[in-house]
Amino acid sequence: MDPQLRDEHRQLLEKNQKQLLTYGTSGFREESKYLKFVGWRVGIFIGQMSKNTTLKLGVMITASHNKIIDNGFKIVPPKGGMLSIEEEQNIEIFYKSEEIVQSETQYDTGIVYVGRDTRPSSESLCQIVLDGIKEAGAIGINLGIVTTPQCAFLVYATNLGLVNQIESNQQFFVEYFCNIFLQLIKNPIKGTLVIDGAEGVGGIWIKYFQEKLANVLTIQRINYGDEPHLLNDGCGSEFVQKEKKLPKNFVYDPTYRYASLDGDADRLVYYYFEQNKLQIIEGDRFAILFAMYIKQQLQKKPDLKLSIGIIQTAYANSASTKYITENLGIYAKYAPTGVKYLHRVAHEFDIGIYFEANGHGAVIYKDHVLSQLKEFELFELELFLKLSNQAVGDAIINILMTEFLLNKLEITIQDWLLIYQDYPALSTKLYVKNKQIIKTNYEETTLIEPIDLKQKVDEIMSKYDKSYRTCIRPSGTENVVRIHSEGPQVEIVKEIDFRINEMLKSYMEI
Ligand code: 16G
Ligand code: MG
Repeated sequence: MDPQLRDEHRQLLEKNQKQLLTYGTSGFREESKYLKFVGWRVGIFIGQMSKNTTLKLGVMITASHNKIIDNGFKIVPPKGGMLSIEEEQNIEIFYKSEEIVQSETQYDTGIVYVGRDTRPSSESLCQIVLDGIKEAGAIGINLGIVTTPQCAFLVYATNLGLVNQIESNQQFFVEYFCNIFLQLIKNPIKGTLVIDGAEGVGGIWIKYFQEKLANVLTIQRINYGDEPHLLNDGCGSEFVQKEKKLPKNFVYDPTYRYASLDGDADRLVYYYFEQNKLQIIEGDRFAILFAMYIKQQLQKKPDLKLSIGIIQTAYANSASTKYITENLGIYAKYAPTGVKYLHRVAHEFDIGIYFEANGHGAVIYKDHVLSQLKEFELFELELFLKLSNQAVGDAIINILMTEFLLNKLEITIQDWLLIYQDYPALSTKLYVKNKQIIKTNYEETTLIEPIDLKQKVDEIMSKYDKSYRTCIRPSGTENVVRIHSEGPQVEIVKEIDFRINEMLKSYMEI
């Protein structure tokens, strides 16, 4: 093995106090200077994996909304989506071993597509992953700078035979979705949509959609990637949603709608600015908008029985869950934080709609659904579902779906916010050294360990009625414990948050 790679690996081990990286909620992610060895191992692993299937696989190099100095690897299976739990464990075991394992493979070679975001470290990491793939005797194809959902979609589309020769045809992504959108839109959509591209890859690709859709949708781009060193800096969905601030280069017009993507374009929030107040549309409301339409369409054909489910996390505002179950009559289920968990649960339904409050989300459906919709002559719904990126949640495609629906249902962005009223909620974080001692139930709604900590939380919450809740969970991406509290009165929510934080400060290692 290259001694430099081995050295960097040792530094990584030291940095993480001998604990190895885990294939976490969004793949391997670290400061980019420690990632060369990991990239090489990922390349070998996926190269070998590709030699056991006739289908293509993918790797995306990105650290999404994280700092520009970070980077990461997400593996794309043949149908998009996520690795199975077993595959995740296998890659962790494989990455830990320093030697090349030439396991038995079924075929002489395989094909892996490698995409990357605009980070300065992405190009060299891409080369390292390609080297690893070659080392395993497979063929790596460099897709260049693409969004995470675009990379996943290109893998998915080639495997389904929707497109050949993807290597010279990244534009297929734009053409495929624009064609469906143009079939759905009968008249030009009113108003202007301003899209903040987080100075990342999404901002770059939005340009092609802007051009192709110019006759039906007016898009104005800001933070579109001409200052790549400012990636996610004062812009993008993480900044807008977490800081509750307007992105840089914001252009005010009361008639405009605004959307922000994250650094790899798989997260989306909408917002508007009125009476000096920023009003943000988070993930829950996308799920509700999409579900309202799907339900309305299916109600036209009572004989067509398709199960619909909405998957949320413990961070979803309870008012949204109440609206889903009581007003829409749709089944709502919780999954742990992280797209991979929501995606898996969404597959339990014929049509599964999943969204995290932070704007990751998608509508996914089972193979038989489209032909059934055709049979029942629900052609518009069929097109709408075809418009959803089945490979993985996609901010750009979710914008198209949203624009179609706001226009079709004649809902303004202001009306969208009025569909139901959120309960006051507060999310805070506390930096700790021992977040791993905290264990929650599967849905992450209740703390279960340590027992004495649970008792302290229960004691605090016993002072309030049942309409108040608080969830405490260890972050998967930072050394923090996240606290999310919610209930009918904002002052009481603040009080709960304060008391939980104070209690945790004395209980945890700070
Ligand atoms: C990652 C996840 C995101 C999740 C977040 C939680 C993906 C692609 N990304 O960014 O879904 O909301 O982690 O972070 O799955 P936390 O564990 O620090 O709260
Ligand atoms: Mg992302």
